[in-house]
Amino acid sequence: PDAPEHTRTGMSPEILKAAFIDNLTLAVGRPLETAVPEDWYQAIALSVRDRIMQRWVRQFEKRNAPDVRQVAYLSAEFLPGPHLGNSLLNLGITDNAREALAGQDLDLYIGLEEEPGLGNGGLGRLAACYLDSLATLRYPATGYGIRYEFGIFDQAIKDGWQVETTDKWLLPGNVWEIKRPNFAQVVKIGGHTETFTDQHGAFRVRWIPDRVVVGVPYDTPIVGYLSDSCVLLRLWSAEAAQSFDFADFNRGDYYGAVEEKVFSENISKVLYPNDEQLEGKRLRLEQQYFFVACSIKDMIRLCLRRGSTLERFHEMFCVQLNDTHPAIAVAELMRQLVDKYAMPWERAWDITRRTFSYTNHTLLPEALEKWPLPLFGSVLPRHLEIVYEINRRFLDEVRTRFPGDEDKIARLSIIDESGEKYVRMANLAMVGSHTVNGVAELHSELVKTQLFPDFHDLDPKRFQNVTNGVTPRRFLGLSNPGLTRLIDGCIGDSWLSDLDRLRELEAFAGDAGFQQDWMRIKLENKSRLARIIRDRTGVVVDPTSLFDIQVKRIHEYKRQHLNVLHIITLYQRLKHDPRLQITPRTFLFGGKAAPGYYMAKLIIKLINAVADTVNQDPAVRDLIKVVFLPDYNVKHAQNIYPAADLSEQISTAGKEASGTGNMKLSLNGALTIGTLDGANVEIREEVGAENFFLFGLTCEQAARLRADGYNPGDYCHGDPELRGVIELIDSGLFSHGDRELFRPLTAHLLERDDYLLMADYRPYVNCQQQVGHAYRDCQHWTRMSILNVARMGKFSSDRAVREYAANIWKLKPFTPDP
Ligand code: 26Y
Repeated sequence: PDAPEHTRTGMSPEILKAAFIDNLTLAVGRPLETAVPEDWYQAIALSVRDRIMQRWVRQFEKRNAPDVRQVAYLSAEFLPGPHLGNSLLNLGITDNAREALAGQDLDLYIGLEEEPGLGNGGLGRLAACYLDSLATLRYPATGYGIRYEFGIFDQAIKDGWQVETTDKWLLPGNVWEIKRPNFAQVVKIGGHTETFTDQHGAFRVRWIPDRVVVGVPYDTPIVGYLSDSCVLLRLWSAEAAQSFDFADFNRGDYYGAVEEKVFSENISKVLYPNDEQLEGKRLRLEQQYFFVACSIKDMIRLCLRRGSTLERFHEMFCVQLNDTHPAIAVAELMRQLVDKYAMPWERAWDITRRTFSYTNHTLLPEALEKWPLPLFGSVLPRHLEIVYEINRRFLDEVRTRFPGDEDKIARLSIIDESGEKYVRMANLAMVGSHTVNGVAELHSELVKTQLFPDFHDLDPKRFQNVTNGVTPRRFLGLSNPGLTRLIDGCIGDSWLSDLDRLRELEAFAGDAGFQQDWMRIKLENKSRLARIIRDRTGVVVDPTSLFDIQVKRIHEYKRQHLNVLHIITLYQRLKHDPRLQITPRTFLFGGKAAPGYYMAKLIIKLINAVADTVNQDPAVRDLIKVVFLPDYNVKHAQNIYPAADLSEQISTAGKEASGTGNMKLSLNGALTIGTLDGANVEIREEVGAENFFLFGLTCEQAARLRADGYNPGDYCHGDPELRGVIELIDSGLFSHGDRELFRPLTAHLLERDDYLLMADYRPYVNCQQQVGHAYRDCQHWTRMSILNVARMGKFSSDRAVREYAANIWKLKPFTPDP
């Protein structure tokens, strides 16, 4: 009765085998006998893509039905990680593919994929997790972003320092994307505006640009987990406008015309590698506007194609702004509606306000985007006028509610006029959105009280929280197959799309046999990571030691150097007492520093310097090993999380908006040592205080300490062990006698210490001692590890996406096919 399976869509091992060979010969163009692993990767990836495409095309009608509202997730960054392994998992055909390859190593092929590093860290990875959940939960969604030719740089370590090289993810080609030149958009940049009277006698404005570029979309369909649903990742690439006829202007100037091409393509050339540190670069503003303009025009096109009028734009699309990077979308939608489609301002504003919502990801003042007014005006002259008009109307409203409070008005204004004038993108996003949300409970409170208190006074209902989540598919199902099988065997496999069911593991937390299996798998994962560490760094580490892991971008507020102070403390103790017994530990660091962030680069150098000294000092008796694993990215993260015993989440309270690595590590059975910051607070609530190593100042205590006049030197002088650690660094022991190398770092700690390391040092070191002690009780530790995993249900990105859909987007999922 069943129709025979088609080679391009069937899922059985036999059909997959036929598909791989078909693609190897007919698409890759390689005879079986001479095919190299890269060819096999291509063939398998193409076969998987076919199966995703089938789902995509099948869903097409549903997506474009007149009553379907969809979310557009606007993000300057997406960090999806390698696609092949995840897509096989989501399609449910990993085992079949393995069988189809009879004897060949599927994991080898999966490991060959270059990942699209189109983001810096947490914010871009969050966007990718949300696409996975949107697809899995069958929500109609599109992720809009930039197809950077060069993503985040590759990191190498030379002589202990970070060295950046360009990322070349597109070099081997990218089978997952499809170029759609027929949906290209033209984007204007620069120039000036003019007013005119239209044929109805209405006063209108037009924008005469001095440059146009073309945005060409590249589509990557993202398939949901065991679902017939896909979402689209649509990334825009900048090309020169062929038709902006240079022949008219530069007749005969062929070279000049080609130069113009180079200039245009610059816009999507490279991802800015800064996170949380603003650089007011013209090209970055152009990037932001470029992808936003393309995306808004694409939505308008889709809206009109579906036979709707733009009056109903907000019923067809809701737009989530992933931080302020796409906030110019507020002004762009207004421009389109008012200038191009001649809609009255009030009507256009109403639609705009109903369309947008904004997620804030940071409280750090240096990360809040603001553009110098002259720069903004020269790139986007018409948008500046529109921003002024939005602001004028908004501030008039404020004045009626708070007459005479000019200070308040100055704080609320989209234009910062306190000195040199700026456009404040967060204020634009706030004014143009119906909802704003933070990314963890604590963070969302701070958004109300610290960041936008005046907006909160104005309209408290607009503020929400959606605590971040991570996809359990990639970060447990794919990356930790051992633990996945153990859990499956215990509670069935439905937990992967219903993470709350992990709670059923609680019943096994005290079961000796289950604990044994749990420990065995952790040890296997650690042995695997130990091999990777040896191969990539030459350092030999003991898989039975406590794996103490801090992986994330390098930043002073994340306090990798506090971790280092602890390592040096242990080192110092071992030197003083040659027979001291401590729990053997492997300290593992991974993370990139922004290329221009001097202090972060010095922290990397310090980690490597301490590693060099400690790893080869016989006095340490191999009790501690320190490793900096270069080029931390999604692919490496997937090997690291499953091997972690201890997760370092030690930011200064009030600084880390949420963190998501904290969730991934705990989901893989690591215990957390952490401050009450970001989502740590909620992780601790969920797993129970007794299964979490808490230390340090709360954010209220930190604020009070600063207000009362913080003197870091006092902590240092009052604590001989801490003083010894700082002196050891300054002695040149870790720098071949160079006493100046780390001085900027130690001097900062003693004199300013913006992130309160000195105050948190003693509580941290003491807490670490408890960790070391607890690790010796294997059974108890394992029990805590099991309970951590069992109680991670809340931190699934499925839960987070459902909250966005229900509370912010008002979105309904598709009904499944019969
Ligand atoms: C303005 C520009 C310099 C900039 C570029 C990238 C500013 C910020 C960023 C990236 C920020 C980021 O990744 N933030 C992280 O977002 C995660 C997801 O919400 C949070 O978990 C994490 O705490 C936060 O630091």
